[in-house]
Amino acid sequence: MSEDKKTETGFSRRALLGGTAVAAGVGAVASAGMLTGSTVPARAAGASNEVAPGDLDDYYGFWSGGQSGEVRILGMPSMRELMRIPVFNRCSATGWGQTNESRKILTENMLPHETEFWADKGGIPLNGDTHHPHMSFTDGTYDGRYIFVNDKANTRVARIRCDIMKVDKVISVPNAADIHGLRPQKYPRTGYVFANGEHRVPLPNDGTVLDDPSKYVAVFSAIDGDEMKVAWQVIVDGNLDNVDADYQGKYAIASCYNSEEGVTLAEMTSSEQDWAVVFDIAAIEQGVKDGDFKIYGGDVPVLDGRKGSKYTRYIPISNSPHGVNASPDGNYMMINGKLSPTVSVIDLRKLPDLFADNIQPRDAVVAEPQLGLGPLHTAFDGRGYAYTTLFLDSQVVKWDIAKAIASFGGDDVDPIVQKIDVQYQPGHNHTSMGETKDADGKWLISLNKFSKDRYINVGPLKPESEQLIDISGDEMKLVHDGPTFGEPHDCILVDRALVNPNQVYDRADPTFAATLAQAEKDGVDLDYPADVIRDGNKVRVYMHSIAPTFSLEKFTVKQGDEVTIIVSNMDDVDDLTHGLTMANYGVCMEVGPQQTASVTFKADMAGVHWFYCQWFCHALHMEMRGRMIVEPS
Ligand code: CUK
Ligand code: CUA
Repeated sequence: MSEDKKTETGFSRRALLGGTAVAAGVGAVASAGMLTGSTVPARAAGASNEVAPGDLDDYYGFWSGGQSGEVRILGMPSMRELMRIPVFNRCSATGWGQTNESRKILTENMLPHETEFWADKGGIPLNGDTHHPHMSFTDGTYDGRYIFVNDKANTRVARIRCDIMKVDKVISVPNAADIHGLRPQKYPRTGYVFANGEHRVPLPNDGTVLDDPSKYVAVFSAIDGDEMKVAWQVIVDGNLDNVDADYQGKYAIASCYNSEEGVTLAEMTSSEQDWAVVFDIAAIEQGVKDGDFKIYGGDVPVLDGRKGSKYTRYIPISNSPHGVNASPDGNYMMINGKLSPTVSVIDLRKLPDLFADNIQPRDAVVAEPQLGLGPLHTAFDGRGYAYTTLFLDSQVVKWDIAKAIASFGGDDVDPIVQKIDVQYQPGHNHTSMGETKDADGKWLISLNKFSKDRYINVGPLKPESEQLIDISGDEMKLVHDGPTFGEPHDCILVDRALVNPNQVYDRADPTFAATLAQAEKDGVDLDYPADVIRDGNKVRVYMHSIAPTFSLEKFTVKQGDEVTIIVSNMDDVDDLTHGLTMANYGVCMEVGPQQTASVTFKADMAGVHWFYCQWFCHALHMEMRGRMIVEPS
């Protein structure tokens, strides 16, 4: 990279765009010691990440599943994959996307035009592109209620209930296109979930405006995280990439990499300056109260936050910034340069003056350390250090925030503390509790886009490569490589004390309340049914399961009937999940302890069809089955 020409804003854009070769760096430390001791309390500095058999992890890692559309739970620091939570995808194991309960969640907040579009295509898009899983906050730290995650592919946001680790709400975001950046409000609580519509589109996008990009807009959304409903939206100049909220509940800041408002790569990268846009939450809420909006997408108030608006300020930032990260002391927002080798540090305490026009936008920037090539995201340890991924350099750089500010002020100090090679080309990184005021400075995970030679070859498609770095001491130490599938982009590491899922379902769980309401109408026993209810050509088959039996050994329907099988698992024991597979009908679902689940299909094939429990539950699990007898019509 020595031939890179410097410009006033750093390295030349062309050199950076061309420099995508994977740097073959050498891992710093393969393994720091071979401690196999107990995991509680958390490991000492320099310890390995090994969690001995039978021991438990210290942190819940919530991982985006990328293009798989899932969210995954990893135990940290072991990096053992503990669970997959289907979100925007069809899950063969659990029946997510097929059961009536999941389909209700996936469809109930679709937009009218989507419902119409999907009507003859299975009803729901069953792919997703998850990037940013984030937990709900109360008073600046995780509160263990929910995980929110975006779907860039189909412009959706989902909410996962942390008591059952299942999705309970999915909403389509109207007006915006392709939700990318997503962050919950940190203070006083979540509150809002801020969601960036990345791509610029006409508003409304109904065919009136077509190939006239000058008329497109990007839409910033504030979703009410309790109601899972869009509270308001703001249209902005440029596009919207990543976003973060402050620790005061006053501002959200988003990055823009396409201030040119171009539609081709050359157009999108032509300018040396882009910006971060600051949203003044109180001003926007006042604007909504004052009626300073237009309604689009049904009932969403949309405010105009383009340049000159009292709702926003645009802070110039060099060269296509990407990640946006608030420091845990609540004072700074880091805007990661991407095509500029810098991170721009915005002092959040200057924003009131910025909105009062007492200072110029660039006066809010109090440091701009030159860190290396391709800074994408920054994490924190709560001790005043920041850790920034360098995509092009394939490194993580640890730097001193106070020194960066001093050096910007003219002091001759070097903010860079250490650089460590990662394998290879990192995007996001994340520290334990690092996006909360309780950042504990123990672990850093680097989410690398390329794994190349780090694992045995699995064919042309390689896993992503997450690397665990011990940051508890003065020096960063690489301790573990962990492959992941799909491109996760982002994750969070949550102290396990903050997450307390249930062992079994509550019989009053809202996710299957509608199913039980129908059962009540049908007059069957809500807990211990064994009934077949015929309603025209609709047949509802109510069973319960207690290992190793279903309450019906057989049931009979007519060819062409619409059959709904409703299974209530009355085992009240942790880890005693049953399931129901209807062989050769493509039907399979999970039924957790004390859960009710149902599935509907057309009994087109006459004959005898076995249904069976597909979750190993008992020594007589193989015998846990029965027959559906379909009489020819
Ligand atoms: S993004 Cu992928 S590396 Cu979607 Cu948060 Cu930065
Ligand atoms: Cu019930 Cu296997």
